[in-house]
Order: sequence, then structure tokens, then C-alpha cells
Amino acid sequence: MKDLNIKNDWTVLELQNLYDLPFNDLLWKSHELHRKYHNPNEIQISTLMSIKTGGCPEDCKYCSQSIRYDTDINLEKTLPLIDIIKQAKDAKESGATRFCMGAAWRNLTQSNLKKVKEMVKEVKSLGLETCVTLGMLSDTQAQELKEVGLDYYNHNLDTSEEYYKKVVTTRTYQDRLDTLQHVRDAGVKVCSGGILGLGEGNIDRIKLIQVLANLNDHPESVPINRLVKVEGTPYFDNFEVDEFDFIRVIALARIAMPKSYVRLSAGRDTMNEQMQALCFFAGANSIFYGEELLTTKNSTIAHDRELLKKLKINTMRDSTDVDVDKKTKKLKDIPVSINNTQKPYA
Ligand code: SAM
Ligand code: DTB
Ligand code: SF4
Repeated sequence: MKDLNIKNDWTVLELQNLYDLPFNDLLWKSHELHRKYHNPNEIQISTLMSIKTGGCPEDCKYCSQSIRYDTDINLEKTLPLIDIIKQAKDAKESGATRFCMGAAWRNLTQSNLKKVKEMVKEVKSLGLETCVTLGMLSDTQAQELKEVGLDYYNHNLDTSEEYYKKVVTTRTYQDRLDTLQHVRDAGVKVCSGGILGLGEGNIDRIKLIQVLANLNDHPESVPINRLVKVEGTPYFDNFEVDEFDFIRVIALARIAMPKSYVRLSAGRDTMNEQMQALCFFAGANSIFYGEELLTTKNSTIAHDRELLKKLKINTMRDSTDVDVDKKTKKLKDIPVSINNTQKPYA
């Protein structure tokens, strides 16, 4: 029977009406759906690593890694495989279930594809889910990544189509949608979300959620970032996003895409514990865990552990996860679900 909560024909008016509800009514609705499809006391954790930093030819006005802005970052060529394996092992030790590798590329070249395929294979063999974010991809590149075991591809739409033109001029919204389609067609899971704080209005946030929720299949993962203001970028002096508006967007994403994992992404280190707790209540159930994002700092591991403890929120391991047998050093299938009392995706 069709699940009436899962739909792909959201109108702006429907989403606007939800967004404009009294705060408690909106959160009640989103939390109710959150409980229906997920364990509300469990979150997924991903760790990020920048595998190639800075020097990007694109002009995204929020980004520290664009060559067009004078920012204080350490430029790095593509890192050697051995460094990536080490960091992935550390991430796994700290409890991450997914390792996300990001590169400051406009699009993927064939020689970089070869290197990334090796990285994906190695990280996967550690028993971690793999995710990469590498800019634009062709259909065949997406298929090649799928063949080596890539689980997720992150490619954000960032904001509404109208506002996007003000944020980035070196590519179009359609370019982003095309890459998302290539990823989906290849059978790789889609991770796509946005950033709040680019100077957009609430209508742009609502339209972003509309585009994501009206894709044929909802993205499995929806990161919602709060702009990390980086000195030297055009958006360094932007106004702060209203905290209640931010929480409303999380709630809207949860209602519009009930089964997706909504990730409370960049900018968490500037949110107090109470705000993060409200985001988890509204439907966020994934975070980036680790001291660094790509070029900026994240909330500290010690702080995150303390917060999750206070909220009695457990971290989950995906039920399809694999692990390495300590003795044979071979991969074994183990349907692990640490502290998992209720299966997500009921
Ligand atoms: N170059 C690739 C791309 O743009 O798709 C991958 C790396 S890029 C840094 C990944 C995502 O990080 C961007 O799509 C954007 O949504 C997010 N991001 C970048 N800088 C940010 C910032 N200062 N604050 C919040 N999110 C940011
Ligand atoms: C996403 O939505 N956020 C992450 C990840 N996907 C690749 C990136 C956040 C970057 C924050 C700014 C920085 O550290 O450079
Ligand atoms: Fe380049 Fe990605 Fe940064 Fe845009 S967001 S400048 S594409 S690294």
C-alpha cells in the first residue's frame, strides 16, 4: 500500500503553510513523523576529510576553497592513499559509520577518478560506508564509482534555483541536478542539501526543500549547513540565520522527506546545546563528527560526546554495515546495530 507520507509533488504553498505554523505545531508534526520512521534517540555519524584542499576554479561565494578569494587556508594537493586510510581508521575507532571525502574540484577528471576509486575501495574494506563529494560527475564516472563500492555521493543544491545564480556564477542549478541524476541512475545513494545564511529568504529555503523532496526518490541523506563565515569570502559579513528559522527548516525537511537522514551539518560549533537538541527533536538524525570539517573547525569530539550523553542519544551503525574479522583480517557480514532499539526505515 502506498505510504501517503512519502510524496514527490509538494507545492510551495503546502510547504509554506507548514513552515508558517506556530513553532510548537510544526515541531509536533515533524517529531511525530520522525518517530514513525526513525528511532528519535539515535543518530548516524559521519566523519569528513578533505582529500584535496583549495585552488578551486568555481566562485561559490561562501567557500574558503575558491581560488577567487583571499582566504587563510592550507592549500593541499590530492593526499596520498596512506594518509586517507589512517584517518579513516581513526574515524572508525571514534565511532563513525561513514567516511566522507571531499575535494575542491569543479568536476572529476579521469586521472582523479582513478585515485578516488582506490580510496573508496580501501575505505570500504575497513568496514566503513563511503561517501565522496568531488564536484560534477558524468554518468559513466558515477557508474565507475558505484562499481568500486561507493555508497553515497554528496552534491548540494545549496538554495533555491533563483537565489543560486547570486551565489555561484560558474555553473548552473541544472548542472547540479544533472549530477544528482547521474548518481541516482548509477545506484549510488544521494546526499544533497543546502546552506542557510547565504543572504537568502525563507522562500528560498522552502523552495530548496521543495526541489529535494520532489526528486523522483528523496535523497537518502539531506545535510543542512549553517554558513561557516570564512574571512576573505564575499559572505564573511552576512547576517546570522535566525535560530528558530533554522530549526523550522530542519522540521520542514523531516516532514517533506520522512525517511531521509537529515544531517545537522556545518556550523554546529556555533549552535548551543539547546539549539542542537531542538534540531534533533525537529528531525535531525545525523551529524558530522570529528574536530574538523573540510577547512574549518567542527564541534569538538569531547563536546559532542558530552551532549549526546546528556540527551541520551545513541549513535547507530548501519544495519548493512560490514566489519573486519580481527583474526582473519577479512571482511565479515555483521548486521551490527549498536544500541539500536528500533530499526530506522520502519
Ligand atoms: N567541490 C565540491 C562541490 O562543491 O560540490 C565538493 C566540496 S564542497 C566544499 C561541499 C559542500 O560544502 C558545498 O556544496 C557546500 O554546500 C558546503 N560548504 C562549503 N563551504 C561552506 C561554508 N563556508 N559553510 C557551510 N557549508 C559550506
Ligand atoms: C556538506 O553538506 N557539508 C560538508 C560536506 N557536505 C562536504 C562540508 C562543510 C564545509 C564547511 C566549510 C569548510 O570546512 O570548509
Ligand atoms: Fe569549489 Fe566546491 Fe568550494 Fe564551490 S563549494 S568553490 S565547487 S570546493
